[in-house]
Amino acid sequence: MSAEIDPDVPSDDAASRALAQLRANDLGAFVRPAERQYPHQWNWDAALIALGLAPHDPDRARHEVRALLRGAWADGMVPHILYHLGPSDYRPAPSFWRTEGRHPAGLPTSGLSQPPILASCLLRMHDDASERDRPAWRAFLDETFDAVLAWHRWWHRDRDPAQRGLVALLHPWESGTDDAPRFADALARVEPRPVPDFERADRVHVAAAERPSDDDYARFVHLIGVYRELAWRPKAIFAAAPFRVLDPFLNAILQRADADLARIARLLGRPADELDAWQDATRHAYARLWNDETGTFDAWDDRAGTRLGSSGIASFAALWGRLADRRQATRLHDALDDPTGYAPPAGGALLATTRFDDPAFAPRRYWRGPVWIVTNWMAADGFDAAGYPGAAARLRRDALELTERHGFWEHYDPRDGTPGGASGFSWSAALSLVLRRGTKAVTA
Ligand code: 9WN
Repeated sequence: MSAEIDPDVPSDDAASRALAQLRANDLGAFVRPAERQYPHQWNWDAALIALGLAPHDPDRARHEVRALLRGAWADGMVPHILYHLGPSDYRPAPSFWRTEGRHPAGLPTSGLSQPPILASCLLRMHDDASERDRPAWRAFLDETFDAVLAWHRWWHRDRDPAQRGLVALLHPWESGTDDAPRFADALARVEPRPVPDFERADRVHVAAAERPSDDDYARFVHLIGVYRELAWRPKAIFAAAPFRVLDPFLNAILQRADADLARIARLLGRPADELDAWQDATRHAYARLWNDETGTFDAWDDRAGTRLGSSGIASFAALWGRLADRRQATRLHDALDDPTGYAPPAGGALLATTRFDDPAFAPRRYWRGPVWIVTNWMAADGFDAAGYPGAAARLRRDALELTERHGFWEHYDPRDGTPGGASGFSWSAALSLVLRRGTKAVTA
């Protein structure tokens, strides 16, 4: 269906196409992230899908969030994949994780988590609701509050046990940006053992050149092998993790989510002190990720005790998290206009995941170069807040043009906008609805 999209159709038609895509991906129990490639529920996809659906079908949006929170573990962790409908052709299969005894009865899940963007989406769903819908959203904030808070506590307790102010990723999948170049050096230090009961199946519906390399995948799978042997016990896996990274992307999303959950707490008349304290600690620690030489917020390899390069899109997340000061925001803004940085050639689009002059830049390979609608949306929000409405408008315009011209793909080549990855990709559809709402509000 995506090939039928005409860039000249009025935007209301484009919105109908986005809703039709989300309906086509709706399996009842949840909305799958893509028509073929991802047949289960994914964590941050679910939050973004709900945000897109909220004004059109609030009940369906709330159903999506309830389905996600049903997967929460007893310790508060909300997993990254929920296998509501049992096994499929996706790998890892549910049994591969060996999370029995940890996942809720009858709902197999992965053992990892993903960017906690849910609280930020929930607050927006409430704030953007019509007068008529708002009471139901307020009640829903109340219904979900404890589970979301428990999940944030899990991050701050089990992924920052020494209380340093930054939580650690134990697997690149937890960042949502799996094969991003900033993880390359930390992954290179992981020595993968072959895992006998695993076979890749992610290159059936998507070209191999647009998926992570075999080298990366061997490590992704090896890490799961290490953690499942430790029965996913938080202290044990944190201590043994061959990959442990303090990531500016994940921590900025958590910071914003803590701030948004604090706003929800106040709205509901609940205490917010714990949420405020987390934000203070993160703000302090996050400042140390800044690299003044490169003008980036860099990831930190917590195993080797070294700074990781190739920050790419992760730096812009600092704007979403309100973690960049005026000068840092200006440096990030300058990179948008720099042709060796992110300025696209004529006919291309903002915002590549990696700088054009980064040796790791690969314009069609997954999180190594392509434009993703979610990161344009986050960066646009951040540039607006930092006082750069022009940059924000360009990011939104490019994202909308890509989805209108090519349909809802997983990602797009920053040099000419050609689509790649999974087709019929839900969050590209959902966020096109969100971006169009934002655009309308600004131009109204
Ligand atoms: C592994 C579903 C997910 C997204 C991630 C994206 C990709 C999975 C995969 O797809 O990851 O979790 O199989 O590649 O990187 O951000 O949530 O859309």
